[in-house]
Amino acid sequence: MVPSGRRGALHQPIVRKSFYATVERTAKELFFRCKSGINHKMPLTLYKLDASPPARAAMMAAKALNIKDIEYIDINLLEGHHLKDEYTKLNPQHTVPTLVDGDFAIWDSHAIATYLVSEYGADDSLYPAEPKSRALVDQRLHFDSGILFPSCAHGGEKAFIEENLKKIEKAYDFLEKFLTQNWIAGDNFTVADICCGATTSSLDLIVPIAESKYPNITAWLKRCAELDLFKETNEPGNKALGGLIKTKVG
Ligand SMILES: N[C@@H](CCC(=O)N[C@@H](CS)C(=O)NCC(=O)O)C(=O)O
Repeated sequence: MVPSGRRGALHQPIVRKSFYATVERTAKELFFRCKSGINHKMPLTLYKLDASPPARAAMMAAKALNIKDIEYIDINLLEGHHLKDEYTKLNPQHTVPTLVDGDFAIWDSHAIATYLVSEYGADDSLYPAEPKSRALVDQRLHFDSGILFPSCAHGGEKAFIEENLKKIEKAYDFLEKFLTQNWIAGDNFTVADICCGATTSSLDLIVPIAESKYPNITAWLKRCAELDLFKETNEPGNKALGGLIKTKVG
């Protein structure tokens, strides 16, 4: 179910301490390589924040593909690291996650996940090439981007207001109807489960998903949570997010 990366097994992940030095270095390297036309493969760099559901999705995609040649760099949104010039040069939208692969920078967790499968997947199981299967996965990814993830946007209020909580429930209502099979886009686990799973497990912290009302979502989230991928990569970040939410609402 989880394919191996093509080149990942060779190296161990590196976690760098110096955020500024590394972002600056990456931006300089990108600039130099673009100018000089050098375009050889470098280790991947993923800018992330564990509490961020989209960042966790990108991390899970890399892990599902067994990509080990990847450097993880924390971007502290609360301290405004994402607004520094060094970061906005890579990603003008200043969101996490952002992936840098050689002279190529890409952001948005869905774009990152599908890119990683296309570029590094041993097969296409996580993002099927067959047009109808792919269209269904894409639909779920767009649902995550357009409905599910934005439903938790709180506009900076101290507490989650009623109107926003209703948006989350509306998103659950759709999701419940999509989940007629084991996984969100059918019988197979795909990047759609990774992205929607990261988001939904986080929304569950804000509006708990009642099994009686949403049996399909509950069963699917349980299936996701049983995977090592989710246990090791999603759960710790989701706990961190839970702490942040308590601070926000409390
Ligand atoms: N659709 C984007 C959403 C990314 C996003 O909004 N990330 C938040 C953290 S959860 C962020 O970086 N916010 C900072 C900002 O927008 O400036 C994705 O899937 O990557």
